[in-house]
Amino acid sequence: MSEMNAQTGDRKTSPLGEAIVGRINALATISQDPGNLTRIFLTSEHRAAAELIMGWMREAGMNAHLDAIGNVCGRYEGERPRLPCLMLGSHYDTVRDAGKWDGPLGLITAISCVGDLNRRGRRLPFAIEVAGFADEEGVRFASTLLGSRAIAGTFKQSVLATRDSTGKSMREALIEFGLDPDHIGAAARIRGELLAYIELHIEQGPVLEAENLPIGVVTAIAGATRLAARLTGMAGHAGTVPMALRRDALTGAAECISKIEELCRADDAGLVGTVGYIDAAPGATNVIPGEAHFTMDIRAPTDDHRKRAVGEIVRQIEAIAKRRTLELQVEVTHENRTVPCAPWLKEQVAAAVAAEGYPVFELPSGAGHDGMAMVDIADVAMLFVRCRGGISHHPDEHVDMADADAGARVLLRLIENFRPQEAGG
Ligand code: HGY
Ligand code: MN
Ligand code: MN
Repeated sequence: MSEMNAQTGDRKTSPLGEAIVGRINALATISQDPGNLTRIFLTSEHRAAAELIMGWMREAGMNAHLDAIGNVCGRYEGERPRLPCLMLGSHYDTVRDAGKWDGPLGLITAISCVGDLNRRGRRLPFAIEVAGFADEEGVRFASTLLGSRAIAGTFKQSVLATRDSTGKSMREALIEFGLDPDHIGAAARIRGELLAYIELHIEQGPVLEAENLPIGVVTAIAGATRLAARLTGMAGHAGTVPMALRRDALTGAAECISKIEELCRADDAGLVGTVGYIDAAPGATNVIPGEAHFTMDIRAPTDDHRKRAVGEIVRQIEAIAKRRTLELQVEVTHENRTVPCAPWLKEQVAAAVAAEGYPVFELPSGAGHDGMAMVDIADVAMLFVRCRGGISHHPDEHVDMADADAGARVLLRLIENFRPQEAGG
C-alpha cells in the first residue's frame, strides 16, 4: 500500500493513520477526570471504552464480546470458520494522568487493519483475533497483566482478594462490574487456538527518534519486579517528641527511597528503580508518621541482574529500618521474567518492515507488555512505533500521524504475509 512520490521521495500516507488518530482521540475522551486521562480497570470508564471499542470491531467485520475479566475480544473469521487465529492486541486501561497512545495505539491499529481486509473482502487461511486487554498497567490492584493472564490461563485466584486504595477487593469490583469472579477461567484460551501473538505499541522511549526511524522490531520484553514495603514506627506529637527519640516511618521511607536511587544510579548496566507511590499514616501536619508504605519497580536487561539488584535493595532497606528501629515488611507484588520475541516471528516482522521501505532496526523493550503473559500460550513478537521525545506515562506522550500510518501499513503487510510456524520448526 505504500507509494513513493517519484519526484520528491515523499511517502504518501494511507488513510489508516488519520482514522487511527481519530479513534485515539475519541477513546481519550473516556476518562474519570475531565482534565486528564485516567481509565482504570472495572470502572464506568472501562465499560464505556469497551462499548466504543466493540463498536469499532463490529464495524471492521468482527464478532465482538466482553470476556470474563472485561477484555474486549474481536474475531474475524478466516477462509473457513473455526480456524486457529493470529492474535493481535494491546491494552486499553491507562496509568493516572496518562498519555493516550500507550495501549490503544496497538489495539486501534489492529482493528483498522482488520477493517481494511474486510473492506477488500479479503479472508486469510487463518482467523484474526484482536484482544483489548482490560488491565495491563496494574494501577488499581498492584498486580499487572490481569487481562492477558486471564486469556493465557495464568490468572491467579489469590489476586481476587487484593484491595484497591478504597479497600474494595477485586472480587467485589468484578461483581459490581457485572462479572463473575469465579468464572474468570472462562476467558482462558489454549495454545492450539493461537498461531502467534503480535503486538504493536508506542516505543515509550527515545531510541527510534534518535535513529530517525518510525518503526522498530522488538527483540525482547525486559522483566520487572514490583514490591510493596510497609515501615512501622511510632506516631507521636510533632511538638513534644525530641528528634532523637522519634521512630518516624516516613523519614525512614525517605532514606530507603534515596538508597534505592543511589544503588540504581551506581549501576552502569541498565538497572532502573522507581518508587512511584508513597503514603504515610496517620497523615496530619502535626503528627509524626507512625506508618509509611511505598512501592518499588525494579528492572534490568537480564533476569539475573534484576534478581541480584532486588536482593541488594531489600538488604539495604532492611538495614535502614533496623538502624531506625522501624519494623519493615516487604512483599513482592509482581514478578515477570524477560520474554524474548520468537525468532521465526521476528523475521516476519522484519520482512514486513523492509517491504514497506524502512530499514530494519532492532531494539529491546524496557517497558512491560501483555506479551509477557501471552507467551505462556503462544510465541510472541512486537513492533514499536516512534514516540516523540521518548515521553510516555505522561500526558505529552505523542505519535505523529505519519508514524501511526507507517505502523498500520507494516502491521497490515505482516498480517497478509503471515505464515504459521511449520510443525516442528
Ligand atoms: O509498566 C510498564 O512497563 C507498562 O507500561 N505497564
Ligand atoms: Mn504503560
Ligand atoms: Mn502499554
